[in-house]
Amino acid sequence: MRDYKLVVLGAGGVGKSCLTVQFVQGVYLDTYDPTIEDSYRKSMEIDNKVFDLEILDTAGVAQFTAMRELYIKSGLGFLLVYSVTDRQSLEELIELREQVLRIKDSSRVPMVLVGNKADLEDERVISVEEGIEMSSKWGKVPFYETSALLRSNVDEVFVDVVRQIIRNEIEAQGSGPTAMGHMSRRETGLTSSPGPGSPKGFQPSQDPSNTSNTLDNPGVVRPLSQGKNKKQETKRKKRRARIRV
Ligand SMILES: Nc1nc2c(ncn2[C@@H]2O[C@H](COP(=O)(O)OP(=O)(O)O)[C@@H](O)[C@H]2O)c(=O)[nH]1
Ligand SMILES: [Mg+2]
Repeated sequence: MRDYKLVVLGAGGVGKSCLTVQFVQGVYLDTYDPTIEDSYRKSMEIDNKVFDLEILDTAGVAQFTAMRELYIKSGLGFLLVYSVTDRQSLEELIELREQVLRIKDSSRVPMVLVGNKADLEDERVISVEEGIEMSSKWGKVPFYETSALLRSNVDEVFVDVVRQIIRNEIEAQGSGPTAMGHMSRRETGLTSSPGPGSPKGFQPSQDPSNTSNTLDNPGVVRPLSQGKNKKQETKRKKRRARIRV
């Protein structure tokens, strides 16, 4: 069994620790020391195989440090997190992603773009469309909106990155990037969407009640389905309608 090192990156206060702790321990910590940088372990079954995940919850991304270079080097997959309530946090991801690609020296690094705090509809300043736009600019990096608070799309973002890592490994073992072409998705055990470089149009979920859908369709934008009230649900419907056009 292999260790899969995942790194959670993003500006301070976007919810990296809340997402990580929610994923690993299934609890929502409202107050978490913003200076703590810690790693967590979790075993997880994906497609009937158990994976040992080591997740590094980073802190203080303002400066480039030798330490950061090290953990980016050792990381296999990356969660790039912004908050939908903080425009600056999305802008900071541009430089962070470039850093990751530079250090990994590859344009095919397993990663997901994560817009957290999607439950805060009234404080939202970044629309779903802007998230999609960023993801498209990045070569269709899978994009999710999450809520650590509601535990919405939390497992999905981590599973998506792991699936991308597995897919890269299979391709590396085969005869290059076309190796997957000889195998059906069933044979590879992979049912996730193509990663960066294999563009697939974003489709908002047609059936918000079908949450299992997400795992088989990373790259799919998943606005939150746990409507707290009717107003939010109406807003979401409008948003979905807009995306569909
Ligand atoms: N409403 C809401 N608040 C969140 C969410 N995730 C994090 N927060 C809040 O944002 C604060 C900062 O989160 P934290 O995980 O410490 O951010 P980090 O600096 O990126 O690790 C937390 O104390 C929470 O109050 C979320 O999904 N929804
Ligand atoms: Mg933190």
